Amino acid sequence: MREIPAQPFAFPLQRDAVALVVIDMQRDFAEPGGFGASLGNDVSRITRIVPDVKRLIEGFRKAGLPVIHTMECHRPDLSDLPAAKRNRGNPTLRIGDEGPMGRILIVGEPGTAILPELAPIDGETVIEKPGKGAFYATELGDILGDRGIRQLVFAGVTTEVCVQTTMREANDRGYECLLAEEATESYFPEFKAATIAMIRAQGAIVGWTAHVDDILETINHA
Ligand code: TIU
Repeated sequence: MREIPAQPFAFPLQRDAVALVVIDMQRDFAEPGGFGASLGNDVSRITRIVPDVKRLIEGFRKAGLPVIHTMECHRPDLSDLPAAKRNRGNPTLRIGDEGPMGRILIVGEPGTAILPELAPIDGETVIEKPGKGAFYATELGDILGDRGIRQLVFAGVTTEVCVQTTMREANDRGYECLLAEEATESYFPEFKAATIAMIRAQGAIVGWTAHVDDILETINHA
């Protein structure tokens, strides 16, 4: 067994039971005119991590390890969108409204798509999720169980919302979770830093954090 250098201590990699989960690297969170911008956020922070997410994805592919992508999105009839989610806050565009990239966070719309540089390839699982966590109301748990996956490496956005929510869901379900620090981002740098700190506090209470270089080095030599 190889260990990935990580915080708060080395991550005991099980190469036959690990997958990469890339959370919500969608145009709606990364480009002007999308959902993230409609909430008042500076979305330019998100695009800056694309090269690190890309090399992590390519490293897993090269190592023959599974890559799973998630997308936060809703059905066109909004039947999976609770009123509490649609009406929350005061966005300039609500989920389901027509924006410059099509209807906000609706499956099949151009803005809802994963960024082209990070697009899934044939054979990779894509989970469409109506919530912030990727286990809620999706088939993710069954897919991981069928494939014998017990360890999850996380990348994507935003660190404190969909990434952290999914890590906490996974941690409670018995998965060992590792967050790739340079491959995740928030609209708020202080929230990213706080999330990394709280995940690995108290002896990895939610999981581990590690650098992309260390993850790639270990999976390619394990
Ligand atoms: N707003 C925000 O920070 N995030 C989300 O709404 N979704 C995800 O994190 N994917």
